[in-house]
Amino acid sequence: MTDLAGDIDPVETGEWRDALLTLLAAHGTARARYILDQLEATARALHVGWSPELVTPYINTIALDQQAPFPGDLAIEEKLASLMRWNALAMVARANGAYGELGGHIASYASAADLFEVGFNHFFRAANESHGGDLVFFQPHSAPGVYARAFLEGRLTEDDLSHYRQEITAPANGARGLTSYPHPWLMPDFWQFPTGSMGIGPISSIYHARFMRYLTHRGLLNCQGRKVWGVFGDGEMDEPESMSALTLASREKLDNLVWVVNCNLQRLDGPVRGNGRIIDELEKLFRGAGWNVIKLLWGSDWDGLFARDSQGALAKAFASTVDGQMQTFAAKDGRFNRESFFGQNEELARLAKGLTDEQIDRLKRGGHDLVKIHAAYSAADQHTGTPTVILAHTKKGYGMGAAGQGKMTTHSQKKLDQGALIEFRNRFNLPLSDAQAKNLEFFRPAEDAAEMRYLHARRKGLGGYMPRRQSASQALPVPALSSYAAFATAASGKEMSTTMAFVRLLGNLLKDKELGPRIVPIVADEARTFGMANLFKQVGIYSSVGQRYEPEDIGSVLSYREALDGQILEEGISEAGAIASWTAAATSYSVHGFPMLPFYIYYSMFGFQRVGDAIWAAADQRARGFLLGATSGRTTLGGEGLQHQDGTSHLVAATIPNCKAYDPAFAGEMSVIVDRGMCEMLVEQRDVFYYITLMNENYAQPDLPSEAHEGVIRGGYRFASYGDSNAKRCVTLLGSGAILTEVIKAAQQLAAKGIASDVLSITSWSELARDSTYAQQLLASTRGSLIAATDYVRAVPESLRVNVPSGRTYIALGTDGFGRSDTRAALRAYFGVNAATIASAAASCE
Ligand SMILES: Cc1ncc(C[n+]2csc(CCOP(=O)(O)OP(=O)(O)O)c2C)c(N)n1
Repeated sequence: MTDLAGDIDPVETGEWRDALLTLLAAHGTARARYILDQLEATARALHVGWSPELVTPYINTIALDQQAPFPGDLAIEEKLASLMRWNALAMVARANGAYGELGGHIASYASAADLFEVGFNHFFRAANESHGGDLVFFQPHSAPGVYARAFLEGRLTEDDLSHYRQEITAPANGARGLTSYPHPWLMPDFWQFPTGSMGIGPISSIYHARFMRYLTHRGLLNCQGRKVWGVFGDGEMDEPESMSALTLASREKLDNLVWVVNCNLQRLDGPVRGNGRIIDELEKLFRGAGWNVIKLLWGSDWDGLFARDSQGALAKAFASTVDGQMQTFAAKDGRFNRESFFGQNEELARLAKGLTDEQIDRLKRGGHDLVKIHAAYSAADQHTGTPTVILAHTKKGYGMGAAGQGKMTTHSQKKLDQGALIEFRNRFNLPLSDAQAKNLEFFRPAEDAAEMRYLHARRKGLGGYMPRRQSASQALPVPALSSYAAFATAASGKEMSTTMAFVRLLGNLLKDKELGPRIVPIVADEARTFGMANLFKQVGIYSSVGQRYEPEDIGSVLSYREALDGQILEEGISEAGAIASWTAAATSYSVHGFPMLPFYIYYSMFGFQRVGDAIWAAADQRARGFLLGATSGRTTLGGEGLQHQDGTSHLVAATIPNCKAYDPAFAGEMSVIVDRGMCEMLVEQRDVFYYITLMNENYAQPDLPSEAHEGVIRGGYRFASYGDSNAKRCVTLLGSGAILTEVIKAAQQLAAKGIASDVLSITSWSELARDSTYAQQLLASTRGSLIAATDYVRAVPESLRVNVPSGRTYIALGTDGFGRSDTRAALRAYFGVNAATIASAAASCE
């Protein structure tokens, strides 16, 4: 009613307000907060139906008198920021002047430059002997700014800058090509975190921060005092992945995590929330999720205006200005803003009276004011108990004047005309002649210039230059295969599924004194599905608070045990989270110089299909670890039906150059693959990761002779021959995974009909496709027509066709189409990958 009617008793309202002011003056903020809490509790108890708004006024969270003093040389830092801006702009504009197709961005870094610079000059700590270093996630399309800084630092040359986005032609010209976005795969000594696919950087930063806690809590590596910083876009917050782990970050009290969301209010096509306010929306969201929110909205020039604004006219005006309008203000000059913004009412007009149009034009948003940015970072740095997000208000294309500032099209602006270049030069007082500006010449001050000495000194104080990625790491010994997998390599026909075998193998590896502690088992609420419950007790589930309850099953040997030093990462139903967690562990060798070995086991359908882009990013980040696609195959997982039955993961896995994908049929094969993977990753230090599919079908597991090991690794080997070797007709049957059992049955059926066969166990279609020499050698020794069958779509075995000896028939059977729920037998008959179909395909061949 009050809302509708307004203030029905202003005198009474004033009394309440005065009471609060008196309380504040007499007892301070802590006491005021206490009283407000009490009032709220009382109101709640009486069902008044009120709770405080999650949104605060559109002003800086940090009041002027709470601001940390700026410890740097402002003039020099501004000069440096201007140089970074110029060189970044020149890099993109030059590349596009020469080859219009190369693309690149100017406007995003123009808005983020000051946010980056304050980090570089005061906060981002590099790794060295005495400090593990901070992790910094850079907004991807602001990469030119990071290169511009590395150029001033002497880490990149002018030639390198001239080869931005020309990675292939650069070496021929004696330069290093600079990648479009942060790509560790292509610049392995530079970029640490691939952020180019938006949304993956934010979630990844959360799980990296949590993984640092895990390392600390398990007593493996002390990561205290290290932070994870991430600069992301406000448009990027639209990505579901960006937001999906916010509550994990606060639940885990990740005060080692600071996000800076660059709220330039624009994305690629236009405003992020033209008809609303993205900063309000994000404030609500983050506050609701339990984060510390710092709004960094207005620069120091506004302090005086706010101080004179006793009526709160500014806050009121902002409250009724939507972002689309704010963008228009950004795009227009001081005169327009005097009329349109300050001209809205008398109070505002009075505030602007003492300002010239030029001064109004130069009023900075908070994210462009080094002093305010520093104050926000400093508060975030010191904050404890929750993660912090800084919502930094900036202008897209800041300083690009009429050519781009706040323009709808600014995101895609790659060139500036000569007039705009001169304007930019003047705007940022760049020491460039007209000709130098028009020619887009890069500028680096002399090494002994004050700003250069300052730049180097600041980085020295923070431990060195960054970003910098380390490739080398200590090697870890891998135990002998026989010590943990004899049960699988010499299974003597014992029945088990490959999933069961894997879990047993993992349990054994976890017991290894040296390697065991480095293993990180990861699950997404499916451990029981895979028969891993025994590990709960054996190694415990990681919990940053230990176990605060008595588990219902405490008496059981499989009891649900959570512990501070628990080893399993139980990520709940979040494949996006689990894969981010896996990536953090799989890159620990580089990020922390401390190798860990993650095994993430999941429903195979919810891997490459669900979080394929995150796996691609992990590959770019040179992840080393194992992905286990369990309950795999379209017909082996019977009753679960269409959405669970995976027939494609091997197709996608094959497209990732550093992913080695295997579909072993037998426990012995699986163990040899795990062994080889561990040796490659931990001993030989190769940047590969393994994808292994596992099945839940029980069948007899044969011994694996040692002479077959090499074939298992290379993608296939001759498993056995059936029938009379002198038979007139012979064929070759190939199969992988559980379908190999159907192939073997088919061979037996054919033998009964007088057709002999060689059976090849194909452990990896994709490894064979990559190594045609071996594939041809393997097939050359076989006879007759070849029939291949898998539990995956036909395109998987089709990849072998190019290596089939000429003149031989090759038939590929697979499981194309949508899955169904039914029994294995019914499904295999339906898709045509059962023994009968294989045998009849073979029999029908000439
Ligand atoms: C997953 C994904 N989708 C789309 C893009 C293409 N893209 C690159 S930048 C961009 C706009 C980014 O806007 P914002 O996050 O607000 O950052 P700004 O450039 O405004 O600072 C888009 C859509 C991408 N890189 N990744």
